[in-house]
Amino acid sequence: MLTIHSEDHRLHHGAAEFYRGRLVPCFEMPSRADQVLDAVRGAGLGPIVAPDRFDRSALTRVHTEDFVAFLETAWDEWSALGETGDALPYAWPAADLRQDVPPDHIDGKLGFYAIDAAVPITAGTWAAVRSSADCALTGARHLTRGAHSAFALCRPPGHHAGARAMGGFCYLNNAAIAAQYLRDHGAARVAVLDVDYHHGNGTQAIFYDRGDVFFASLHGDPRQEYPFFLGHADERGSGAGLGANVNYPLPWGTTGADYLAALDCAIADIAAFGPDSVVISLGVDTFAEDPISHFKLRADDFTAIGQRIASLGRPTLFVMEGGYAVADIGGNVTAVLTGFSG
Ligand code: SP5
Ligand code: ZN
Repeated sequence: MLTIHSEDHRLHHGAAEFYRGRLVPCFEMPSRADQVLDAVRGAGLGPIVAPDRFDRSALTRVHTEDFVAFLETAWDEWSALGETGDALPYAWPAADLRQDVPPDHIDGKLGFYAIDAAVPITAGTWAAVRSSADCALTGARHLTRGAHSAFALCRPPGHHAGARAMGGFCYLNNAAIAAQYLRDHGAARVAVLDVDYHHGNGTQAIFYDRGDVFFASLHGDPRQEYPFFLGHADERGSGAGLGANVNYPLPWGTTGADYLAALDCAIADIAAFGPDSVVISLGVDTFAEDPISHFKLRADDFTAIGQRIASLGRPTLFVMEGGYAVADIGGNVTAVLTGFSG
């Protein structure tokens, strides 16, 4: 299996995120990608290549023009204030406030385009974010050229990012951008399966009213887990997309056996949809030792996840999402990938 990786991920290293009333060191850090890369090499998974550079128009197929422009210029606008630390929002257009008038000031823009304060913008963030999307796009291109699988080692991750919103360590939605690329290059139907511990709210929202891209997610129940405000079982899609969205919210403490039973249901949903290709939002923060999560999966369970995905028999792009147990992230990711490859 081909792995796509860029050293540019290192240009994004946020200092802190807001959590329970204070700034805490970012869980999403460069060593995560380093560990995964080492494990890919160690497992002899296959060649590792740098991404191709894709046109900006591949990004605006799923994100709004104003949002991409915001990401491109946010650091310059922030540093023009004389600030030298990371940019973070402090005010949001939540209930009863207007969302139809984009603010001019960067302080307003940061909240307007964010769902939380876990998305620091640094001097190198845009370059890293753009490279991360390029990794996903390069993987998608590899599938359109006939490959059966690819692994986009994306960092930063993407599945919490919506059409015009960043959040949860995510800026551009790499999996959604790749799925759209596959649609634009020959695949009539694409399924996105999200196995990250957190609900892929951004991906769901991007494709919610579409029948051509199926979205299935297994995740911590939003009644008790981030992102809290999306990911319930009654979200089935709307309009042409009705029936093309399926959520499996699971309680804290979910074991490998319970997780794999739910995964079997999601796999059956996807098989019934009949996709031409499959995109996996591959988070391994379902791991028992993950520092920010509450599922109980073990290494063997990750192998089983890969085997079940392989049972779909479709060309498959794996896109790296979360996983914060840095010492174990590499082994858990390669367990999924080698489980898939057999
Ligand atoms: C891509 C991805 O996995 N994003 C996850 C975003 C989760 N953000 C909120 C988590 C806050 C966790 N802080 C926990 C500190 C525990 N000591
Ligand atoms: Zn996650």
